[in-house]
Amino acid sequence: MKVALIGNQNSGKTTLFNLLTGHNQKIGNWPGVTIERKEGRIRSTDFDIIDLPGIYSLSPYTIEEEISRKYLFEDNVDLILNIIDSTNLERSLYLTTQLLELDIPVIVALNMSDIALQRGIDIDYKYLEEKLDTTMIPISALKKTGVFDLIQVIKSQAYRKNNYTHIYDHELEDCLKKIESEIKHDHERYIAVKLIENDPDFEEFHQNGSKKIVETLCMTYNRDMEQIIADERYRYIENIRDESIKSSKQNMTVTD
Ligand code: GDP
Ligand code: MG
Ligand code: K
Repeated sequence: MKVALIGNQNSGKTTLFNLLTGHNQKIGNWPGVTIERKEGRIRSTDFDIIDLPGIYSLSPYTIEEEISRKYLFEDNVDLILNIIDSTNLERSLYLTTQLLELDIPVIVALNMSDIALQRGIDIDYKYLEEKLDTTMIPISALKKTGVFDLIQVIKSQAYRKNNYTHIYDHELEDCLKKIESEIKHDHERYIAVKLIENDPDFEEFHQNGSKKIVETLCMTYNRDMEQIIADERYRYIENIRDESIKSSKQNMTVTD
């Protein structure tokens, strides 16, 4: 089994990787670049884990993004372990919503839960699980809490198989479904989104139908389609973030 650890910079990736693997690590570089590549074995399992470069999006604009997205797309990953900073849900979930479009199960480790607790931020992670159709586990890689639970979930493979398709407006969602039906590939949703975004790396997947659909969309919206998709993601994320966060400190000051 192959697990890919992925998250924003400073989300706690290295701290968690070290905890999960102990001294069982192989360190090198990604081919052709001086970006560190670390692999290891998760303690008391036969799961190999790779620490992918820290990124904010699966776009083709930085070397780190290129490495990570190529790896996820081509390297038969069995499970994505997405580590996120609980104190910065909006930025973190932007990447999460993209990972969920791949045909790979995702577990989200809500890291920095110790800081969230200190600040009185109470995240309804069951609500987030439902809204994103994924498995979430609060942890603190620094304080070493929740990590045992995380390993158990990874080992038991008792996580949701994401089916999530509810962030885009009706028109975009209809177009995505039509394009997906034309594409013969495991990652058809991810590819369909990339085609709508006019991502140059995915041109080869275009069919007659998908080309027409994207052309029509471009005319209808008359704006950069990548921006439209990004706006839709943020709209959805802001919504579920607001619903999922209850500030317990704030609640305590509310009296009548
Ligand atoms: P990376 O850039 O994603 O590899 O992040 P690091 O593992 O290097 O962590 C970035 C910083 O956050 C370091 O100073 C860590 O000690 C700290 N850190 C990581 N996880 C936690 C956590 O759960 N709680 C707190 N308070 N700090 C953390
Ligand atoms: Mg790191
Ligand atoms: K998926």
